Amino acid sequence: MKGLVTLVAGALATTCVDAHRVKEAYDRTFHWGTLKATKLPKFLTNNPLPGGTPWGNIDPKKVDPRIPPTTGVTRYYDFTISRGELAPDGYLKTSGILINGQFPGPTIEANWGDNIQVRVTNNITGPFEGTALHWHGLFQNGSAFYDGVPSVSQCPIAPGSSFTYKFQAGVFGTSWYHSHYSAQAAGGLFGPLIVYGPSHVDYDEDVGPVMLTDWFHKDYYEIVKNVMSNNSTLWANPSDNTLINARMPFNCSQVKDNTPCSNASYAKFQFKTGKTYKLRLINAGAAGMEYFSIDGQTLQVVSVDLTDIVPYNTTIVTLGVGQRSDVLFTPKAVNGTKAIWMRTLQSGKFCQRATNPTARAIVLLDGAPTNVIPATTAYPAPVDDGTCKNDPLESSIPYYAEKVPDPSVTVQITVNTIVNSTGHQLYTMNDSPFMANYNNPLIGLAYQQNYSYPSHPEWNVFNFGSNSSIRVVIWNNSSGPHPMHIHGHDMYVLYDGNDKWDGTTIVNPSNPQRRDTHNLRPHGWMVMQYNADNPGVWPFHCHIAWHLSMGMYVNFMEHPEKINQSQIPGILKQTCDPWNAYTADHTVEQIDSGV
Ligand SMILES: *[C@@H]1O[C@H](CO)[C@@H](O)[C@H](O)[C@H]1NC(C)=O
Ligand SMILES: *[C@@H]1O[C@H](CO)[C@@H](O)[C@H](O)[C@H]1NC(C)=O
Ligand SMILES: *[C@@H]1O[C@H](CO)[C@@H](O)[C@H](O)[C@H]1NC(C)=O
Ligand SMILES: *[C@@H]1O[C@H](CO)[C@@H](O)[C@H](O)[C@H]1NC(C)=O
Ligand SMILES: *[C@@H]1O[C@H](CO)[C@@H](O)[C@H](O)[C@H]1NC(C)=O
Ligand SMILES: *[C@@H]1O[C@H](CO)[C@@H](O)[C@H](O)[C@H]1NC(C)=O
Ligand SMILES: *[C@@H]1O[C@H](CO)[C@@H](O)[C@H](O)[C@H]1NC(C)=O
Ligand SMILES: *[C@@H]1O[C@H](CO)[C@@H](O)[C@H](O)[C@H]1NC(C)=O
Ligand SMILES: *[C@@H]1O[C@H](CO)[C@@H](O)[C@H](O)[C@H]1NC(C)=O
Ligand SMILES: *[C@@H]1O[C@H](CO)[C@@H](O)[C@H](O)[C@H]1NC(C)=O
Ligand SMILES: *[C@@H]1O[C@H](CO)[C@@H](O)[C@H](O)[C@H]1NC(C)=O
Ligand SMILES: *[C@@H]1O[C@H](CO)[C@@H](O)[C@H](O)[C@H]1NC(C)=O
Ligand SMILES: [Cu+2]
Repeated sequence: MKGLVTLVAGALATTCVDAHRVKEAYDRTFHWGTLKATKLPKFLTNNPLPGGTPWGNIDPKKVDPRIPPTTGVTRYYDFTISRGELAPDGYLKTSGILINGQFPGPTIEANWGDNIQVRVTNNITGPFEGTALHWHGLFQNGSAFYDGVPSVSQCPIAPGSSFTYKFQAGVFGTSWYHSHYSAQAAGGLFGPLIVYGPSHVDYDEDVGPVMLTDWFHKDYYEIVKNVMSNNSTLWANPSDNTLINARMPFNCSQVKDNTPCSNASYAKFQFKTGKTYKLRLINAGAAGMEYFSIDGQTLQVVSVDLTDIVPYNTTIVTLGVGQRSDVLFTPKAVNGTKAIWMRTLQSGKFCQRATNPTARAIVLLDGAPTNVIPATTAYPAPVDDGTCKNDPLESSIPYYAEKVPDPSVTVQITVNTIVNSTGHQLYTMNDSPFMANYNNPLIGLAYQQNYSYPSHPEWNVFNFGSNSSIRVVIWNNSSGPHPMHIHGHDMYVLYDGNDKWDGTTIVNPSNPQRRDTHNLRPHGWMVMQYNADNPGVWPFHCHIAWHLSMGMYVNFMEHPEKINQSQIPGILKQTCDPWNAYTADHTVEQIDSGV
């Protein structure tokens, strides 16, 4: 039972049965961050073009990363989603959700331009739940109906049924997939998604995903019930732990009941000094912002979300929920020691609620013994100034430069929290909390040329018609930070501040930062813009699971006149027929916004 030593339980004596349950649950944790982890390739070898790559000798400075090559290759995955026990940190969580028996789910890999097909079977039982998977950051260019958002691009996948998502890896870099059905992702339903593409930097080895997450011991459904209740003492739901690649020993002395708990292992990484490694950082958490660092080391940031940037050096990388960054680092010994802490800290008290906000993982250099516990010191944490801000917009210069066009329309969206007349707390965007109708996906209504729903203000649809470039000014009148994520696009982030936007000032107008998720400060302002070059109905929402549950979500209807693909009815039928049949004789307990 390597890595799982003392089995401690609060009140009762522990049994071999408990020990066995914890070990079995613990062993479902994926292999990234263990000494067994393999390195990732530079690309998957197939159809090499001149230059030996699937995309030829292109110069990533000159080629639009949104226009993929056609490789003609399809990568097939088969996912079965089931309930199961998890214990990534040694604490037995009886209500996890797994893919193919593991947590986090399998790593999806493809080359830029490949097609990806994922057959998803919903085996969630005891109780049944619908599900749907979203491929975060991928643009679904021409395939909006595979975006994975129930009530928008599909019906939920009904209990016992399957649905096959088919989409192109149209952009490249580091991303992840996750459930978009209620807050299921917080129950464990997510995994890494990596698309290999032309690299604008040199490195020796790709270490693969480094997932940074808050971790909750309670069932996600219990937390959503608390958040959505009209008892304000239940609204704060601090996370129990923080994980790096789903590992970080939980201090079992904190267990107050008889839940089985044992001391789990740290994630471990073995490196050689003098070599340069690529780490693919992903904040796949539910609520907490993360500050990532490795003691005494310099990190070179080379991408933000799926946008490669001109590399810059830093010691701490800030990632809101849903954000990613690839970083390169060339390890060096610190104070003569070759065992070093890697850390992620859930940032200041305004940006997270965490009982144990720090995760650590062990970095071993040049064959340092694997049982050594590092004694290195962390960089000082950024000052907790309450802004929950991302790293400065100025520091991320896209490697493929693009000038922001003049917008053809500008709208302002105000974010508020409200408490309604029955005492329930909700988030509004322009005064309306979102509420999904699982049985009536908006893309199907758009196909029927039905674009306005006056009797359904809760669907929060902004119809941008045939506008070519859309600017959105967002004012956060709430005291929470909100990592705002757009589907179907990346967005130019033009302004991010505590002060009201002056209506003109843009950061780096000749080449502004582009990414798919950006953190809106508490009581702050953010301005973003995107090109309407992908007809569809695209969610724009806060990525904090509980805020999303409380309705912090809008849909942007784009070029509805072009949402006329004849396959829409047939593809919708694949999820809606089984879902409508299921809901005809089962009550769906939709206790939140549904997404
Ligand atoms: C979608 O594809 C079209 C045609 O290649 C391209 O012009 C557009 O920029 C793409 N949009 C996105 C969001 O990838
Ligand atoms: C379906 O879920 C049940 C209960 O969690 C589990 O025992 C079974 O192995 C799962 N089936 C598959 C094919 O994963
Ligand atoms: C609200 O929740 C708290 C904590 O569980 C509980 O003690 C209290 O009785 C609840 N109040 C109401 C009105 O239900
Ligand atoms: C674990 O928690 C207990 C009780 O809070 C505390 O006394 C102890 O110092 C903690 N141990 C570690 C290693 O943090
Ligand atoms: C748990 O294990 C870690 C090493 O993996 C060790 O540093 C820590 O002291 C252990 N804690 C307890 C309570 O045994
Ligand atoms: C960034 O860090 C790398 C590795 O430590 C170093 O080689 C490079 O000179 C640094 N660049 C700048 C601009 O400081
Ligand atoms: C290296 O040692 C110095 C002096 O003891 C200490 O201040 C510093 O924090 C150490 N660096 C790391 C990364 O542990
Ligand atoms: C709380 O909500 C329930 C319905 O969910 C309602 O019956 C009850 O009256 C509400 N309590 C208050 C104090 O508004
Ligand atoms: C308040 O919001 C909750 C959660 O959406 C909802 O269940 C309840 O019906 C709302 N109350 C009123 C009076 O609309
Ligand atoms: C559009 O869809 C809504 C929601 O299903 C429906 O209430 C409305 O009647 C539809 N309008 C037309 C013109 O079909
Ligand atoms: C652009 O969007 C605005 C706001 O939704 C809308 O009023 C206008 O009609 C749209 N323009 C075109 C050309 O579709
Ligand atoms: C902002 O919030 C305050 C308090 O919640 C409210 O009184 C005010 O009307 C809101 N302003 C806007 C523009 O939403
Ligand atoms: Cu939020």
